[in-house]
Formats: sequence, C-alpha cells, structure tokens
Amino acid sequence: MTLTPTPAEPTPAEGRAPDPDGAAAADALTPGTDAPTWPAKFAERYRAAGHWRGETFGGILRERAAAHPDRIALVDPAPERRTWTYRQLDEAADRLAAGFAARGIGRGDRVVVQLPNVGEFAEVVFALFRIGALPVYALPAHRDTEIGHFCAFTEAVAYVVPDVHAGFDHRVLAGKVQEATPSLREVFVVGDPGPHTALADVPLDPAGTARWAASAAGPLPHELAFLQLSGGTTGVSKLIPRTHDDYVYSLRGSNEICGVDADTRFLVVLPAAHNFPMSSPGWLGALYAGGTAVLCPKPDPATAFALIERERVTMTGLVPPLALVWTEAAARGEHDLSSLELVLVGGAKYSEAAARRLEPALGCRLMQVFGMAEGLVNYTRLDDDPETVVTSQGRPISPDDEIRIVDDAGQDVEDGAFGHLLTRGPYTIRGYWRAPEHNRTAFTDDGFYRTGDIVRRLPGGHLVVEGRAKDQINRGGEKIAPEEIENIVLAHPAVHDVSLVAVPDEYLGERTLAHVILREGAGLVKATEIKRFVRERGVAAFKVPDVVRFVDAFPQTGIGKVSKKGLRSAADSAEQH
Ligand code: OOB
Repeated sequence: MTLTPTPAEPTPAEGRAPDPDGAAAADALTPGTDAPTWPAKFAERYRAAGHWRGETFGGILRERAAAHPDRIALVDPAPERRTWTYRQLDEAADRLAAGFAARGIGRGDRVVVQLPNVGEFAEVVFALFRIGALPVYALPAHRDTEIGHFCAFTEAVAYVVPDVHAGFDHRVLAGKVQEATPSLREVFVVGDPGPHTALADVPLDPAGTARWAASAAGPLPHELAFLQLSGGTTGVSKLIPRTHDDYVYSLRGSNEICGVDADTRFLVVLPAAHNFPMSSPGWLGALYAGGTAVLCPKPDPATAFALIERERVTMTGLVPPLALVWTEAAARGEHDLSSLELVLVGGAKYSEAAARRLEPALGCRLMQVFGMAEGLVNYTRLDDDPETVVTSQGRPISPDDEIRIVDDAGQDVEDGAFGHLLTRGPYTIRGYWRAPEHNRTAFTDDGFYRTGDIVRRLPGGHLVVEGRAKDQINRGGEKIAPEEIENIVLAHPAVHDVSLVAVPDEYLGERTLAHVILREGAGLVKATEIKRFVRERGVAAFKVPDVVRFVDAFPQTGIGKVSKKGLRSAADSAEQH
C-alpha cells in the first residue's frame, strides 16, 4: 500500500505553521481547550530559541515513515510477536483515524484510552493525534470511580479498552460507564468486543482513508495533543493539557540527554500511559528518533529479562521498587543483558544505597530522573561523575526551565537550602484543564507551577528531592491523593472519620495507612471490611489502603488543629464556586 498524504498534517515543510509571531493564538485560551496556555512573549521566546519547532505527532510519524519506512517502530511480543514498521504504523494510524472520523470523532473531542502495553495503544493515539482528538490517558488499573470521572468530566465521546486484562473484564466496566455518561457514544474494544465495537472493525479501506485524508484538518502545533493525568492532591485527578509543541520539545531534549537514536531499542516496562515511560525518553522518544519501542507485557524480571535478551534492548525506565527487584534478579545471571546500555530510574525517590548497586548488577549505566506529568523533567547526565548520579535527581532538560526554591512565605532560599520547588518553562503547563479554581493556588500569578516537592540545589544545578509538601502519597511511583480515598472510606456507614497517611516501606518507599474513627455504636468492623468497601467502590488496586488502623481520635485533633473532616468540607465548598 502506498502512503496516503494527509494535506492537513502540518509539518515544518508543509506550512500550516502557527501564526507568524505566535502571539495571537498562544495568548488566549487555546480555542476549545479550556486551559490556560503560555503568554505570547513566552511562546515567542520558546520558538525563537528553537524549542518549539512547529511539529505535530501526526506529522512526525508521517516524516519518519517517509524517511525510513521499513525500520521497525514497534514490537509487541505477546501473546505472539507482532511488529510494526514505520510505514505500517503510519498507515494503521491513518486508516484508524479515518474510521474514527467516520464514526463522528472530530478535532478537539476527548477519547479516554485505557490500554495496557499493546501495539494498539500506539495505533489509537496516533490516529487520534491525526484527527486532532485528544486521548485522555487512563491507567489499566483504573476502575469505575476514576474512569467514570474521566469520561464525565471530559465529556468523552469514546472509550477504548482491552477485552479482559489482568483478569478484569473492561467491557463490563465500559457498559456501566456508558450508561452513566450521556456523551459517551462509542466503546472500542481491543479483542473480543462483547456488546461494543471491535477496534479491528474501525479502520477504513485505503480509498475511504484517502478521501478522509483529503478533507481532514489536523491539529496545529500549539494546540493540545492529549490530556495526561496528574498524580493529584485532591479528590479527583486533575487533567494536564499538553500541546504538540511543548511535548515534542520534551522528547527532543530527553533524547539528546539520554543518547536516544535510531539504534535505540527502548523497553516499555511501566504502563505506557504514564508520562515517564511515554516521554522520558520513553516510547515516544524512541519513535521520534526513528528507534524501536518494545512493549513489555509485565514488569517482572523473568518477562523483561527474556525480552531484553531476545530483542537486544538498549534502554528502559523503571520506578525504584522495580529497579530493586531487577538488581537482585540480575545477580543470578540467568539472562544475557549485555545489550542494555542505560536504565533510567525515577517516579519516586531512589535510595542512594540501591542506586549504587544498579550499575554493577545490570552491567549498564544508571540515570536518575525526577519528572512530573505537568512538565519539568530533570535528569542526571551521562557525563556526570558517579557520585552525582547516585546522590541527586538530576537537573532540568532545558536552559529555559526556570527553577525557584522558596520558603513558606514564597521568598527564595539561600543557595543549597531546602525549599519548595516552583518551575516555569517551555514544556511545563500554565494551568490544568477546566480547573480555574485549583489553578489559582497550583500556580503563582506569574505562571510558576507549585510542584509540591521539597528540594535543594547542588552547586552544579542538580536537584536533590528531600520531601514533599503536598497531600499526596507516592507508593512506589504510583501517586495517591489521600482525599480521594478518604472520601470513599467516609461513605462507609460505620465510619465517623478517616485520615490516610504514608508510612515507610522498605520496598515501595511508602505505603498507605488509614486511621479510621468508627461511629459510636458501630459495633465490630474489621480492617478487611474497610479495604473491601474501598475495592468494591471501584478504584485502582494500588489505592486500596495497605493497612487500616482503628483509632479514637487523630493525633492532631488533640492539639487543637482542625480535623481532617473539617478541612475536607471546607475544601469541598471552595471547589463548588
Ligand atoms: C513522574 O510523574 P508524576 O506526575 O506521576 O509524579 C510527579 C511527582 C513529582 O512531583 C515528585 O513528587 C515525584 O513524582 N517524583 C520523584 C521522582 N520523580 C518523580 N520524587 C523523588 N525522586 C524522583 N526521582 O513521576 C515522572 C514523570 C516523568 C519522568 C519521571 C517521573
């Protein structure tokens, strides 16, 4: 099959560049996106510096497919090995885009994508990029509560799921969500569709695809590409609006730092929808460079090591608990890991002791990464001295990443002192999607994002993460907003109040402990009952409290502080405005 040119795909060569000075469009809210964006003078600066080059994801894939059609873009090893060349991925994206469009999915529409690490993930998101529809990246672990919220809040028109994954039937969940969400017209299923539509039935034939391509108007580079999920500190995840321009810049910068090129074979071990394995440098970084993304169905060493050996994987990204398990397993020497050149570790604090063991065990280089889906990503560098690599979380990608470290009053601290990390830059958002109230506190008046992280800066500019000021639990890289789980536990008829806190865990770094105060006369309630209640409400399993402890009062109420319950109801009424 020949390539179908899509006139609407803006590439630097094809024109359809953003308005010449980049001012008008970038200044206001991007039309139809409901999210604040960069003021014109910043957009101009980022374009002038060559950070924003007017690329779009659809255009990038088109260019790579033209430049090296037969190179392998994607490997999905399970259950039987499938590969996509750049040409095949490009064509699959076009045909699926045409099929989605024929079913009424249009530019700016939101589509919740909940897929595990399968090749269809890339086909679907590139198809949506081509249309200018926005994928909303759900995690495979998400359940009724999260998916219901994403679909309702974004007024999603479609939801893409696997049939059954990790023993869970996503078609049943999709049916329930569809019933509750009037906007949700379509459910597309990878595999056996049940009562829904098989994704395999969506793509149009080449003639239909060519007709669609001739009339379609794809997105502009400064427009939104997708909505990523925030780790969250509130009852529900905030959505992070990322543009083609800003995200592509973070890929290009990450690739330079990590040495990603056409020979890179990147193993996607963490869920592909997470920002880290997607873009630091991740599977999108590998595709940007013309390399290969190898999708790993499960993160355990037995599965991953076999793939590293067979596919000659050169690079991967891990959260600290996995890095620990891999380090131990590699010592057994059962697999040939000699192709592995670089392992990135991030998402949560990596202990210095564990970091020291990784390189000798895996026989490759270590790079620490401290990033956030809102934007800013820090890496240690390949030419850093080994001590810096094991003791710091790296420095920002861009010379235009602005870093402030401030005290509680918002004043800059002395060099080297601890403080709150604030940041602003060419790939850090200026506001969450449809959250004007929250944005007022999450960002400073001059556009710095309050990361909620406590850091100090080393003389060379590297940051060391020292703690957290946000109400969030980091369970081995998976983020939990205590408020979300507290609200669920509070709905239990026997519960008077609850407080979810982090407790140290040797393997995960942190796990969750729910302090529960029962109502008077509630009788005997077991910890397992509370956990079951949370699970049955339908949330990702990693959010179910690890430990439940029944108490008579929270420690802080005794010293005159406002109880968590009081704080929660105050926060609720503030958000209702
Ligand atoms: C990554 O992104 P998110 O959005 O899931 O979480 C961001 C938060 C940070 O604000 C920080 O609290 C924590 O995760 N974090 C780290 C860390 N990396 C992330 N804390 C300590 N040490 C680290 N190395 O987690 C993410 C996004 C892109 C690349 C890497 C991680």
